[in-house]
Amino acid sequence: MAAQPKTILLKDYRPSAYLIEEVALTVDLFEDRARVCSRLVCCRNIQAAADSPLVLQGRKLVLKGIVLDGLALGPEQYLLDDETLTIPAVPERFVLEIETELYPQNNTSLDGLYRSSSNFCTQCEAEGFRKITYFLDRPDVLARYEVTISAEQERYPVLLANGNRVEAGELPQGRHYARWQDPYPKPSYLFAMVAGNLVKIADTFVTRSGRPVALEIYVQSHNRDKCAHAMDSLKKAMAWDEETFGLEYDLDQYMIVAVDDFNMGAMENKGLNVFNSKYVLARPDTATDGDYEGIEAVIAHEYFHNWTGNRVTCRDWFQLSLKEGLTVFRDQQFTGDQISPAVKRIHDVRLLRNVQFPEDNGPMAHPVRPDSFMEINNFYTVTIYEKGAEIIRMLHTLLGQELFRQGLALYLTRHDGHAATTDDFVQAMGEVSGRDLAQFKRWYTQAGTPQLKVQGEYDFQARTYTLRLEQSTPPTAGQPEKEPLHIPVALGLLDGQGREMELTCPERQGEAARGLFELRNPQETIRFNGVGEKPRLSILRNFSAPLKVAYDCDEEELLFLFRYDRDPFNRWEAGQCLASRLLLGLVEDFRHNRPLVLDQRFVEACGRLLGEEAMGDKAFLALLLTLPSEEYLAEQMEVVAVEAIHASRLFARQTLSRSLRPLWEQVYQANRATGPYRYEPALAGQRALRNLCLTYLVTLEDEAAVQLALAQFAKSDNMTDQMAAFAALAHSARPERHQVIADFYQQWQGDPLVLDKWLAVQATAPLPETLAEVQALMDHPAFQLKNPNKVRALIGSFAAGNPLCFHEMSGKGYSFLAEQILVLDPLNPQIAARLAARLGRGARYDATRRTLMRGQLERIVANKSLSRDVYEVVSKSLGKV
Ligand code: B3K
Ligand code: ZN
Repeated sequence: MAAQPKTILLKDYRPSAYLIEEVALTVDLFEDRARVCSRLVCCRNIQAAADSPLVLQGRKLVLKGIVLDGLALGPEQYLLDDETLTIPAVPERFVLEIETELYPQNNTSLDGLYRSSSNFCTQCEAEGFRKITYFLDRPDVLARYEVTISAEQERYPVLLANGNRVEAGELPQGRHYARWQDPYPKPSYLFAMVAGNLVKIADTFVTRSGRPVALEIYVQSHNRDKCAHAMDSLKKAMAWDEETFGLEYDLDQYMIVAVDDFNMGAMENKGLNVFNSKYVLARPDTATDGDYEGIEAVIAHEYFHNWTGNRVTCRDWFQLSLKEGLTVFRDQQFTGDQISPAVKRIHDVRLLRNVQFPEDNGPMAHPVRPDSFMEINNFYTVTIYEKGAEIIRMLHTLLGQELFRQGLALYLTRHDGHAATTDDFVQAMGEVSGRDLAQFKRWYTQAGTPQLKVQGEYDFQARTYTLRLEQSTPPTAGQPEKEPLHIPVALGLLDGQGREMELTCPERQGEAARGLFELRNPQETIRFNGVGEKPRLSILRNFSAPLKVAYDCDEEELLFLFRYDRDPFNRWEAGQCLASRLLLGLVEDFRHNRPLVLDQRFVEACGRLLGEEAMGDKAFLALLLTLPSEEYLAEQMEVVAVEAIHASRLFARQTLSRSLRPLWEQVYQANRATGPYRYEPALAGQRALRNLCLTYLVTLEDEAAVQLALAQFAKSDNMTDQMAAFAALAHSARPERHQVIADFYQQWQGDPLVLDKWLAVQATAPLPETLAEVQALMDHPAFQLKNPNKVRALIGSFAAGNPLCFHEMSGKGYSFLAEQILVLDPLNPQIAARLAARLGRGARYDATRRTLMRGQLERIVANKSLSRDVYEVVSKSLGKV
């Protein structure tokens, strides 16, 4: 980093002085370089002054020539620096031709044009296009593209770009070319091209207006047999969006290319999605139920972007959640409809709490619509995505499905083919519903997780129940004071038999009828009349707002809700609340050397659930019986007690295992598969429950349980079951763990995605030798530092999924991570910066750990050539910005 990177501010946004109407791009690919010629038809924006210079962005390019309206420009006619190409004077309309050279084979950042498994591919969001050619690389400049790619025919038989293929042919010297046209104007971040030796899996989807769409998935030939589920998911997503939102696909062709080296999950380039192979490839013996669900969700997510993101895009990157929050919400609803809305909701809330809440409570906390950043790639966060989706969900809850659908339609029609803002989206929702959403918009601008304090009081004489609700949002960096939010609170009251009580509230009749109350003030009181007995309160049903509830009820009430609540989310929530309370009590006992005892009432409640196992949704039951994560428990402590949290949770799991042993065994046997593996929600639920039983049994690490797991490990016909047995054994201290680790590798050494699981399981083992094992694995042939999936599997899982070892008191875990960040930063700054965020949580820990983490941050920041990405994360973590 030459100088301290600049901070970009939302308030500095200005429309572009020039626009690009048409782009003709010629990309010639060679083994040692690529030549890019672009021909841009440009015009001055009507708002811009006649003497505005033309400033194009470009990074790491070798400029070979510029021609303006047919005349070559000499070096005195333009200005060039590391980031920009400026032409001080241009006419109102002009044609600009630029030739550049670049070196994709050296591009390890996986941003721009790069190579993966000897193919060429691109990643342009957010600012990768400027690494391909000089351009107005900003999302509010939309242009029509024609792209011609040429390459050696034998090495790269497949040449793809956005839109429709209009021409192809042979060239001298064994080369060939293909020309593509995309009829839809798009911002540069949606540009994509691929050249490679790939096989095509093809299918067709007929839209509801009767147009056939060619669906094509491109993979390396050895993966041909792993694409059926992805194709099936794509068709489901297309049908779902037509049915749910009336949205149809708009091109004749939809292509997906799977690549092994990819920084994120996938990318929604117009008509040509590029995917991390993790989110395409699946076969029963190599992918778990979780992988199948993930593939379905990511395929749907990228497909849904075609409307929410591509047809209507973002004005600037501060609006990122406009497309991401909305599209995540859409994919969540889709998955909920495929599996079960309650199970999906629980998965999403777990992610929000385990990852987003800590982010919102740390040095990188930012609003869903941030007002500043240094490096936009650092803002593809759980806050933009998941909290962003929660904001959309709240609008959906407030408006209801029908009005929400109308609002979305209005937003899409009004802004079709243009770039928009989050305000535009809320505006459309306000218009269709006639609601004033001005206060609601604070959800976009205030960072931090709000808290809702709840108190309930029953007056036996007056037969009234009075709720006192008090909201507050903690201060975050740059935002010391917070304003009250507009919060939808879904709630219900239950009688002693667990029946829903009628809500009578004369002052708020409409809200009572919906069971949905809208808070706008810091404090509100809601009084219910005609309440015949002391009710049990079920508050924030279905997690109707992304906040922390502080409701001081007793354990009996939680046990009651855990058993009877009609809202499945809150039933699960009551169990989690109760378990958290008990576990945090054990943490205190552990720290004071008091004997640990798990509340018998909770054990009995779990036993009852297991006894009724045959009756309910098994995936849901497995969630009811899973204790809150160490991460979530940590989040609830003032100062995180790393070892005590781990020990208490382990003790609780062992106690449940021991006390209910015959039940775990019985349910395990009763849920044996009756046929070959199929990915189907009911069967996946059955496997989840059965594997939960196995995991509980193995926590005791006795001979019988270990034999059960070894048998399952050896005999499973599918990765879900094999993986559950593998993880349970590899995380135990039993000597057999070494054998299964070796056997698993032996069996799967040819499959990189399965090896990611192998690495991640070892990195997350809560054992004293884990760090040494992880360090040894860095030199194993299964690991490659240049491949983000490997880095996430080994280093990422260790730092984010193994609190006991990562936060080990000596600080060895921290210094290992810092070392890797420094090695990775020059190779792939985006991945390095993600890892760096793990070192920024020191404030939540004791003085020793805080100092150790800070020491590692200082060690990193002392490096003079840091990327903008890592610099931003580390300097913010050190409180220097
Ligand atoms: N929009 C892409 C993410 C791009 C990442 C840029 N660093 C994937 C998605 O959200 O669909
Ligand atoms: Zn997205």
